[in-house]
Amino acid sequence: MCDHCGCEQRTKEVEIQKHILSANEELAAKNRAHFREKGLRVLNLISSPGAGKTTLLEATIDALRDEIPLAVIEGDPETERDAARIRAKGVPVVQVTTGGACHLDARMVHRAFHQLEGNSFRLLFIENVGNLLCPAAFDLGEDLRVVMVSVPEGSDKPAKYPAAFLKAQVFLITKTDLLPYFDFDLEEAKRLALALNPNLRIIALSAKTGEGMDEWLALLRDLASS
Ligand SMILES: Nc1nc2c(ncn2[C@@H]2O[C@H](COP(=O)(O)OP(=O)(O)OP(=O)(O)O)[C@@H](O)[C@H]2O)c(=O)[nH]1
Ligand SMILES: [Mg+2]
Repeated sequence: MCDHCGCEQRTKEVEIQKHILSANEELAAKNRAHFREKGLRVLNLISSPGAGKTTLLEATIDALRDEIPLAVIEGDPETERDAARIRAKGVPVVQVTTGGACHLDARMVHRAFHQLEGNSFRLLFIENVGNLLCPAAFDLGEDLRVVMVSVPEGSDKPAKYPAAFLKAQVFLITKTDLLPYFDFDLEEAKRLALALNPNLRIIALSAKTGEGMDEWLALLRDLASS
């Protein structure tokens, strides 16, 4: 092994990463079995910071609260702000603060899930830490992985952040009310995403105006009754 370029060090790092990921896979499988046993359907929301995850959850709660019992796990590096927004809607919520870590993992979700005990719900939303890189590598035990890109971010994002799209089932293009003000190309975003993952269900919506929300809500109703 070469002493000068650090390749031995890198080999060790890769081994550690593999170990972390395989430990996470085991815990995610346990979460999935646990969620099934409790009759839950679980979604993992992944996007860049500010793409509109919490705003979409607020609009979703407003629309579905009287129909489907909901709960939320919020992931952020710091603060209880997102949990406070969900709590204000009267829905059970647990905030996970990762202290700087750039993603949730299956162990954090397992702990947070136990803090929700005593509440009865059918759909559990997990809002991941805002970024399109690290969350892609960590299965949380969800049924549906939802990747989101907002109009101001640009339609090239699927090509630049492919990992986030490969294991997702749903691609939401958010903030469509801003389309007149940005050169976001809807067809390009869809084409790039489908080239990576032809099975993606794509919905373009605005949580502000309600455009496209019916399709998203129909998907959630189908999931809840599956
Ligand atoms: N115009 C417009 N603005 C939106 C929409 N959805 C969210 N926003 C705005 O985008 C900003 C970020 O929204 P959040 O819902 O907090 O985004 P987030 O993805 O939860 O952010 P992090 O949790 O920090 O990653 C806020 O100022 C929202 O009001 C939308 O559909 N249209
Ligand atoms: Mg948020």
